[in-house]
Amino acid sequence: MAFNPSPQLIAEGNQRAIARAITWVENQNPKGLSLLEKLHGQAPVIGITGPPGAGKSSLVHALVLYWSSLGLKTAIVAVDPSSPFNLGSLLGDRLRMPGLFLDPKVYIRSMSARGSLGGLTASIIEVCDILKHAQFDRIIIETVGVGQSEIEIAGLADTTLVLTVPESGDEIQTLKSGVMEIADIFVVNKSDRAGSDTFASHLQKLSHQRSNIVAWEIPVIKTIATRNEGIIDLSEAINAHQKVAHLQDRQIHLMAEKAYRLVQRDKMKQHSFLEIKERMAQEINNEGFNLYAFSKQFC
Ligand SMILES: Nc1nc2c(ncn2[C@@H]2O[C@H](COP(=O)(O)OP(=O)(O)OP(=O)(O)O)[C@@H](O)[C@H]2O)c(=O)[nH]1
Ligand SMILES: [Mg+2]
Repeated sequence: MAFNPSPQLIAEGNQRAIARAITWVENQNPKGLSLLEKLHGQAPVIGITGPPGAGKSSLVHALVLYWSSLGLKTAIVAVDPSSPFNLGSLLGDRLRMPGLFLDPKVYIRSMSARGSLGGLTASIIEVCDILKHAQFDRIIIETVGVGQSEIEIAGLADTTLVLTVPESGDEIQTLKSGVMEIADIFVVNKSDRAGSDTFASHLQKLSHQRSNIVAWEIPVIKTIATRNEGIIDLSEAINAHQKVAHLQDRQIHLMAEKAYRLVQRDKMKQHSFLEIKERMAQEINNEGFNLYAFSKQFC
């Protein structure tokens, strides 16, 4: 008989059940959707994006080891939106994150674009919900680059970290456009390099300007991932942002955004985002609210 990843097994943290459920949703197996409708669970989803080589994996490694030392379980979803085969980057991560692959409190899964980006984005939403049901305390989505697709993926997190390095000085114009809107926390990694103070204070000014529009001043955290420096500050900034992330308006917006991606992926009838958001506002507080059951009504 085929192995059935029941909600019970997933909730117990059964690795085989988690892996099978993720494969179902990645392949858009209809069994995946009926499973998703039975799942519950809450955990902050933290998106990390930034240019290639900025130190995203190194930072994730340091952060997750710190959380692990506090007894927290973390799942990491490493996403490469550009490549159908990200074996190279996964192998690299195995070398860069040796401690994590052996830690029983840590789960790592990599995902890549098999078809459309829309499909990948929707699959990531589903994978995160499986991991929430599996009782992880934190979920990290790491995406490479700062292109439009990464912005879309990282923007689906409850808290989005935009990683920069002091040399990104020239790219500050770029930061002003797309990334500024999704960043909840700026990280200046490789702060052991020259110019990090100037760069960090420049970012701080930008974020101060934005705080007039949004009720959260983006903190700028300096880190040296390879030396575990700034990690506790970063963890505290994430915790502080989580309190803001639960504000009702923001939550409605994010959940409506997710439902929209799911509806869009399934190429069902045309519905506007606004219509979905209005319905989300009406239903989000209903007892037993479930994102997948909610989305089904638009299909
Ligand atoms: N000097 C210095 N080097 C760092 C720091 N953090 C990471 N590195 C180095 O930068 C290089 C890239 O680090 P990764 O963690 O692989 O960066 P990434 O952003 O995950 O890279 P991709 O996944 O390929 O985009 C590695 O050689 C790290 O050792 C830091 O704070 N200071
Ligand atoms: Mg990486």
